Amino acid sequence: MSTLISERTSGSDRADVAVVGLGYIGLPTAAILATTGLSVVGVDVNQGTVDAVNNGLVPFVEPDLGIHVAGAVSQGALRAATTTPRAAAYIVAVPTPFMADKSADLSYVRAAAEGIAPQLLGGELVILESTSPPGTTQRLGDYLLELRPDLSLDGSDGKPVVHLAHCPERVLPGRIMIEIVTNDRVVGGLTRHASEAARQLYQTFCQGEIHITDVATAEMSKLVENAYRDVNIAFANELSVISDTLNIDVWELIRLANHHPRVNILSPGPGVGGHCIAVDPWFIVAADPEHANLIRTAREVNDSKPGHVVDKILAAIEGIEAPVIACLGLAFKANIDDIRESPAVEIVQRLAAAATHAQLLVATPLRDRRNLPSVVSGIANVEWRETQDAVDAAGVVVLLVDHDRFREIPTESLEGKVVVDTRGFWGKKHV
Ligand code: SAJ
Repeated sequence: MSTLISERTSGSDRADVAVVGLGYIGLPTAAILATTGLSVVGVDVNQGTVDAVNNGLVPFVEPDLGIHVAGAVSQGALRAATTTPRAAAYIVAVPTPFMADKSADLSYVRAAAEGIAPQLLGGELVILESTSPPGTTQRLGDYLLELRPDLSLDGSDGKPVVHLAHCPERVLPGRIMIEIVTNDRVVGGLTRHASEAARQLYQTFCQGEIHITDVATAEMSKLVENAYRDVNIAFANELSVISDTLNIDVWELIRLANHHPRVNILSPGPGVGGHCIAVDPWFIVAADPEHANLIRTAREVNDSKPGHVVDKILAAIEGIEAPVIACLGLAFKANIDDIRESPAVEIVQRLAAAATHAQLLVATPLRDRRNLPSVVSGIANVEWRETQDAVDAAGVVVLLVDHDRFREIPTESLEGKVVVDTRGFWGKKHV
């Protein structure tokens, strides 16, 4: 346990850490901190999430998270609440989505500050983990001081200090419980003391190196990592469109090019989804629109990919009176159930609207019929089906997500059907 935390909490009823936001990052962070022996309170506005966690359950799919949450709750190290408690350290892991103009919506960060501010006594550590545009950590500090002018962020005016730092999460959905421990972390504190306190806290569970820098560089490092990946995926996606024009198998093309010792092209897909890579590069564009040309173009290339897939499917059903289309998967990537910014969802929605004479049978192996997301469940020509039922009933099979469970589909059951394989899942024969 860090000195910072043990000094503060000994003899008090304060939690060691309060994690604000129990989503895909907050809940794993709360659970892993609790397993180190710290007392942790997870805070979320959603009563259903709070109830689930207090019952040792996880309200979404993430390998190995369930066992950590169940263990931490049963040992009394983790509990959840809808209100922010007193704590020695706060970790803010709330969404930072973008608005219509692609700038960041900081209303959840503001709401987190409103929950934390009344609990502060001075001496606490507040860490912003949410992916944020440059300047957001300072904004969080400004919000806190607006609400608590009796406090300070650096102690220069003699008031009690709240130590503020940014430490972006970098874990990969589907591998969160591994990467949260093994990945290096970047920490940028507003002061040296804040950086050191944040380092101490992460050292309780992080086996990777903890790199200290200034706040703006920490904020940008996270955005740059995701923009780098976005640009590389855009290259692969652009190749797949060009390959369609040239009637080339893009998977074979990339496999061959990747034999070069200094070439490593990523995989094309139906588009780029998720709450990170499809969002974060826009924060860089917003920060310097004049110069962020490659980054903007990559976003546009990836955003245009679902439309290309829809056009391909529409061409495949041209002339068919009542086409039945199996759409396999809705998640933004394999083996998770997260549909945020998912290109698969966009494709189903656009296809259903463009082909009202078609029936779309959606298979989501990680969700059941009652759990079909509302973004598609209300569409008249869309219905949920078991995977094999959908394939058997359809003339056109569209593979949108490469879930392992789809490996159970016998390839013989695809014979005679038009297959649109957006992930290279079944290889050359079925592209
Ligand atoms: N994708 C492709 N082709 C590829 C790789 C990915 O089309 O070759 C697509 C996926 O299908 C998905 C999207 O890109 O729709 C993003 O998937 P991902 O696996 O690349 O990344 P995320 O969004 O799950 O997680 C990323 C990670 N960032 C990087 O790898 C640089 C993760 O480490 C971050 O913590 C996470 O964003 C985040 O929270 O910011």
